[in-house]
Amino acid sequence: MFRCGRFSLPLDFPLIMGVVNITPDSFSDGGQFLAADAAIAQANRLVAEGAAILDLGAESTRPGAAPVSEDEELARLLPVLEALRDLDVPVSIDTRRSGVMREVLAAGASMINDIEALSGPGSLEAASASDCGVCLMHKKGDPATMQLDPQYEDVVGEVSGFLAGRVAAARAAGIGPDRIVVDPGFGFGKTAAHNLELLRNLGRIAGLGSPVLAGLSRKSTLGALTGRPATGRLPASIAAALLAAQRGATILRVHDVAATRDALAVWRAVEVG
Ligand code: HH2
Repeated sequence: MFRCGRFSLPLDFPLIMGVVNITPDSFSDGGQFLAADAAIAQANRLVAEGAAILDLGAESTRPGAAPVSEDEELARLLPVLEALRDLDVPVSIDTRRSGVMREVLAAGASMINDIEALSGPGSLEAASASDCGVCLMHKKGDPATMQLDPQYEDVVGEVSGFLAGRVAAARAAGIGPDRIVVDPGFGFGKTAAHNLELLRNLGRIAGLGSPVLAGLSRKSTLGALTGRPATGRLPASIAAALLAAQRGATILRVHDVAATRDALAVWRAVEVG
């Protein structure tokens, strides 16, 4: 079970986390859901399509993205969260600021998805002061520069070691193991070769003992493999989601929930019967 706020989610079969980017500049859907009513409609649509978790983000972290102020991040998030907080699925907030974490947790968010793995000032404390679930993600460098020339001697070893350390830090701060998921952070300071190496070896990350969240949806590695822009990467995203599920990912972070759900239904029929 994964515990986040008032929810306990079974992890015996991969769950779909539906992404809603309340931003003007996200890499695949920037501007589509910046208006609160558009974001709320999209979130409700993703739940109807089968999302078990919603992930709201108000700051793009695409390579080269400019940071937004804390006030702006909250101004984008709070009206949408307010409209979604009573749904039957947990609302996760994709943020790296402890001030935002505290506000959204007070406003009904059930999970914090932090691309900085709660390493920012006050973040561990903000998360441990509530009963929220947390996603601890690996990244190397900052979005502004992380894709310039990422280098690793052993990408799987480095990412696993980092995540093990952040799980230990979260545990030490009082966050129970059933509230923690980890994520190798596809595309965050990684070349296509690094991302593929991580996907190939996702089982090693799952071997750390925490549930694994995988976010490959529409990412540039899939563009490099197929030659397609972000809007044409649905088939590649489905393949990547299934490969991640096969290697032990239990939460799949995707933009295209209905298509991912269909693919998982076929996978389930074969694997589970
Ligand atoms: N990827 C993105 C953002 N947040 N969080 C986790 N845990 N894992 C990921 O792989 C991940 C993430 C990037 O995707 P998206 O939100 O669509 O784009 P942008 O950052 O441009 O808003």
